[in-house]
Amino acid sequence: MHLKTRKKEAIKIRTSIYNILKKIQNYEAKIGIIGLGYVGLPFSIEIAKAGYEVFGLDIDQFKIIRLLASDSYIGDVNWSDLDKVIKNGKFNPTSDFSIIKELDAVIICVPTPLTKSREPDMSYIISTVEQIKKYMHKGLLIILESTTYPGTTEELIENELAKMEYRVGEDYFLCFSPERIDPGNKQYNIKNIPKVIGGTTSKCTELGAALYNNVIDKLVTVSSPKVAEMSKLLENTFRSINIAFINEMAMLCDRLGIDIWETIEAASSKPFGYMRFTPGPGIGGHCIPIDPMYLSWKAKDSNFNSRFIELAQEVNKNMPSYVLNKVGEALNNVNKIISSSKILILGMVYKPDVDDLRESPSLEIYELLQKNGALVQFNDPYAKKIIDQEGNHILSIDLNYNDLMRYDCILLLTNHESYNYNEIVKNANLIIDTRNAFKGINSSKIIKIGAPLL
Ligand code: SAJ
Repeated sequence: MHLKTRKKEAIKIRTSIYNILKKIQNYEAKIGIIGLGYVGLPFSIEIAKAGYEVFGLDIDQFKIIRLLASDSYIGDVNWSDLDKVIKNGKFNPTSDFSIIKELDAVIICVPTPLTKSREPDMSYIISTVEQIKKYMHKGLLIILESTTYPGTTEELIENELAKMEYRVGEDYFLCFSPERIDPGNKQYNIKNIPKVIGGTTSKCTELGAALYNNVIDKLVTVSSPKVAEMSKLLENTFRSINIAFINEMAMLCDRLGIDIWETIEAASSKPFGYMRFTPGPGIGGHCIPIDPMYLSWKAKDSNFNSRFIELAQEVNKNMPSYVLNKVGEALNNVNKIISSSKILILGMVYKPDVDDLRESPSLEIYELLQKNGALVQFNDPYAKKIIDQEGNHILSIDLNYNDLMRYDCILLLTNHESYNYNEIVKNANLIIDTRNAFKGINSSKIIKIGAPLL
């Protein structure tokens, strides 16, 4: 290209970037969020509340219909917030992806689950990029939020758009910014959780940061999408490994006849150099059981064997079996056996006070008890029903504390705030506690995981 032409081209690009920056800074930019789930919907509301015109894109028409009626299907998104931005026209749910033609930015918040062979399932990102390609235009800012392995932003977005001769950092702008939502967390929310963002070029980072600075209280800019992608996996793999470690320590303490819960209390008194994790029946949710597998897959793909990650997954996956053994031991202790016992599970969702069954270890424990012949029922105020492995719809029973004595044992898997733990102890014959939920209540009825039978 001639020098003169190159100069003209450079001026054009600089002007375009300047114009986009101004539109973002003046809240005139039109923002699209693709994927209106537990990340995309709360984020859409937050961006609309900040003052932008937001188009919420989802392939699920049912979601769009519910949103247009101000009906939130995400626990952390309250009706009034949603209704306000729907009524004032700031939030526009639609399944018409052609709107991308008119957008200044698109933020991708689609699922990144695992395939049946426990490998990264990139199909949602790939199909979303195909939609973006259809309506791609110069000046578009694209930000990927879906948790994924390092290199995804470049491989599945930058390389795809390069085939259409779009130059990143000049014709369009590309960033990765991981979501850090902690469902049910009353203290931390989308706005006040610091957010990491990394652009493919410095201009990409500048434009992505300009948008997010108008929505999020604290931004942490990094040098590339890969660093941002890796930081998310580091956070969640760190969590998975530490949970696995404390689960293993619980099983060791059980064997040694030491109470892990008292031990954790003691260790937690150290004001530095120690971080508190607690044992449980296993790990659930959409992140911790899954994200580390993205990292171990990428490691293997780079001929690196990440033993920590695999071992942590193994230990955490084994917790339901450990809980089953503990139930068997506790029943034997009162001359009963699982196969002729009536057991009530309290808590089917994966963590307290959150209506989410995904990957919940309670589901596996329910199946294990059934397979061992027990008559099992469950109560969970956050899960009206479950679908078991045979496809049967099993309903949560109403919790009547006076009825608890009808069960040979009560198995506490999720320590919801709404449970009356004193009433449970008063009426139950035997309790297996996997969360130290009955802390402070002394009773020989209570058998904790990670502690010897009394
Ligand atoms: N768990 C334990 N022991 C612990 C902590 C957790 O057994 O000490 C279990 C929980 O019961 C649950 C699982 O691990 O089954 C995951 O717990 P979580 O608190 O990480 O729950 P998530 O996956 O809903 O939230 C996480 C975020 N949580 C926190 O940082 C506290 C964080 O890991 C991610 O930002 C977020 O998911 C995400 O979306 O990636």
